[in-house]
Amino acid sequence: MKIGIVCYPTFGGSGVVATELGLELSKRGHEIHFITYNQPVRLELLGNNVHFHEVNVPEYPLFHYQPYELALSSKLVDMVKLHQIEVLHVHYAIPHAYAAYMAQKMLREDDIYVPIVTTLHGTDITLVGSHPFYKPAVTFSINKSDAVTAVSQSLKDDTLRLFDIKNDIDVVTNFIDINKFSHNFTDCQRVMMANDNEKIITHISNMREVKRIPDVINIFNNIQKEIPAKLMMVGEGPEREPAERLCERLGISDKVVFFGNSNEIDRILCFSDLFLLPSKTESFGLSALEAMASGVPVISSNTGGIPEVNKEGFSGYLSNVGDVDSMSKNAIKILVDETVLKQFKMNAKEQAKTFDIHQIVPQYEAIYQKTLNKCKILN
Ligand code: GMT
Repeated sequence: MKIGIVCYPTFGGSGVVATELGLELSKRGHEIHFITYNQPVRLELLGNNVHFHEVNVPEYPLFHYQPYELALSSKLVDMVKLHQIEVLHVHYAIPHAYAAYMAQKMLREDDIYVPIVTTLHGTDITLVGSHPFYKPAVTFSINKSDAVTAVSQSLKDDTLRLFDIKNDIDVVTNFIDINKFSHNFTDCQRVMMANDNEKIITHISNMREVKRIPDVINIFNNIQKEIPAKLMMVGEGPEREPAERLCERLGISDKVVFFGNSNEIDRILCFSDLFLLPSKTESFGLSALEAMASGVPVISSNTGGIPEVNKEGFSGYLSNVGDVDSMSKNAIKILVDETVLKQFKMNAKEQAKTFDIHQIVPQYEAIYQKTLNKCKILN
């Protein structure tokens, strides 16, 4: 199949999922066309089956806001025609599903029907999409998609609760290529990061308010009072600077490393003992799954789709949002006993295997095929 993938090319989870999906589909013989404003960060290999088409939005002084959706719709029309793309898979409803619908309508004028598969990722529904400013357009574009998927049951439930949805929604969970996280590095650089007696705690996110970064720091502060430990903070975002200041106030700056964005999170997870994800809301929690795939247990909040990923008392522990005390106690419970820690690490890996890429990607292929069959009937 020739598949066009639209996503945000940044470090956010939806872009990572879209990129990993495209790469796996290309390995399975499909021709993949990424259409977005920058080359996606995890897309290192372009080749025969993987193409990137940049959407340009020329600056014009009259525009206060540059019309990205318009440029994207036009690019989609051009690329579908030029490369005979058969299916458009858009990740994150805003504004991608809307732009794809406009492209579909324009193409119809030339008797081309290209089905649209929309994957909902989380904040496009929970935080941003349900805002009254966007809601009518988001509802419309979900209802007009030929197929809609959500990355967790919880996100599907939220979508049905928050919007007037007439379309079916399939749950296709996020996935992991376990082999990529089975680090056989001879260069796992634990010695550079911590002493042998110190445990390594890690958090990865784009450090927005929803991630509750102060909770991460406060949980770590409680842990390090009981157990020698270091904290690895990976990612960039508006909460990073306040977090650095909080570390200073708590007098723990020498125990916390801020890495910024990294394309090599497997190299950081390889030496981690515990992962923290105390988010206010999380449709899935891809970073937690990546940690688990590296054999790192997870201390998280019990919100949104996280309980579908992190299993209480098995791959980690879950507490109510904001319950720093409970999260700290659970973290210490795992870290304090080497046998317990070893067991949780093994369990985390086992749990990650239930999201194996080779089980999940065929579900998307089946959805593409279904929309193509529907399309043949329509034509
Ligand atoms: O929250 C982020 O870090 C980014 C955001 C995105 O859309 O890029 O992530 C959302 O999609 C991810 C991939 O499906 C999910 O794993 C995240 O849980 C989800 N974030 C939220 O719901 C807050």
